[in-house]
Amino acid sequence: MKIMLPSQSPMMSKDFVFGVATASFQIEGGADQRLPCIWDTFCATPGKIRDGSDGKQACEHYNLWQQDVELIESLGVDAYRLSISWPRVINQDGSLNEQGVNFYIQLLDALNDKGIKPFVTLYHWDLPQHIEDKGGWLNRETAYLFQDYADKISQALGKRVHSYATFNEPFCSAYLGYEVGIHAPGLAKVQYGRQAAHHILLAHGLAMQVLQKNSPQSLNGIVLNFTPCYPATDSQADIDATKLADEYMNQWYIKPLFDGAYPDSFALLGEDAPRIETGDFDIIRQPLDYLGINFYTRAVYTATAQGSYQQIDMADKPKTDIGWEIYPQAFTDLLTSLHALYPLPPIYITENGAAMADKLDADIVNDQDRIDYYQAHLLAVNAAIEQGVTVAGYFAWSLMDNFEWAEGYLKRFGIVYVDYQTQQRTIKNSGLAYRDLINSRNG
Ligand code: GCO
Repeated sequence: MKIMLPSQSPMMSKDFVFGVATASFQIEGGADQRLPCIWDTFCATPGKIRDGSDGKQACEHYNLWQQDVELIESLGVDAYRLSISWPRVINQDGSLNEQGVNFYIQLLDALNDKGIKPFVTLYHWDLPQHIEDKGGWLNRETAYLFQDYADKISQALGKRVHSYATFNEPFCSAYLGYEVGIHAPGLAKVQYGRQAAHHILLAHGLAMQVLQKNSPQSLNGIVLNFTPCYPATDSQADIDATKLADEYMNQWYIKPLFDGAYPDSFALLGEDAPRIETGDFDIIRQPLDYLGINFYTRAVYTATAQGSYQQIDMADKPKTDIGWEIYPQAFTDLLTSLHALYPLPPIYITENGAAMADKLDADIVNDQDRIDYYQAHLLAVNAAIEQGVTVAGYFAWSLMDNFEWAEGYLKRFGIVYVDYQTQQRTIKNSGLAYRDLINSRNG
């Protein structure tokens, strides 16, 4: 029933930041009050979303935000991680949309009034469709449009933001969106994926420059996701293949930030290599106030006859409702290995959580499986801290059930249950356990 950490753990000090996280497209709805984005278009394309749903209503947070702030407060968290919808705050001509900006100003003011620190992500995948129509992340110009958006919105929000993230998970936008096509905008070509990644990293560097100028008092950084890679056997072929996979899926997005270069396997890309201009890595490699890390699961690889890698299904292993293996040791391994590889700033775990097959029964969701997941993963973070990694905060994904991208509303990640018919929110037992953990911290 409970989530517990050793009482001497730094995570049990009040300085450690506990929060909950969401993203604009996944919860807001209010789609008629903003410009269309690539996820609106993707949802309208038959066969792309498993339940044929879209983000037009979602959790109706655009209208229900006041009660949602009260819900967040009732969980006792120190911080709330949200994202700003670019198509809500910037008009097609590049000017600020006052109505959209006011929505976020009211929300941020309400959070600050309650002492809840706002962690604001500028890009959680909802690219304005009119920008995609001009090539989206394949067009270098988009990086400069993003810088302009970051500049305008950070000036408009003033001192209301505790922390900015430029991007959430460049891997997902670039690889899932432009390389394999299972996310918006649904393009599928290796060169596209690598080019989109490069332009997103460039946009990150450009935006960091304006954030440090406009909002020097906030913690400014980026959020990356990692799926640590393990070899299926200890054969040299599997070990080599796994290293390639790790470079391609994980290191690709972090190495440029700290080392100003892509991994060595860049040389294997040939004609699929992205176009890079002189000076790009100097822009990308900006000092970071923090690094956000999202972790859910690991991946196990075997070598193929062609010298490449193939992920294998861990059929006999415990999994969440979305089919991801539950393997908390990978969380500790990830944090300690990144710490060994790069000169990391303080780390915030910006997402961690589990989709489970929840049942609402007499106003109770008894999600012991999710409680077990959080318990094991918080201990895994604590183990990394004990091994010398600086972790300053942890955010549960997610505050509430929401639109889970290509899975539509079929997968529930919330620590709060949402009835999409009535928009009734019910705190799950995991939410109560998370609240109790936070409240049990030392003075
Ligand atoms: C992510 C995503 C979330 C997903 C979650 C579960 O940043 O990966 O931000 O939007 O809902 O990861 O897949």
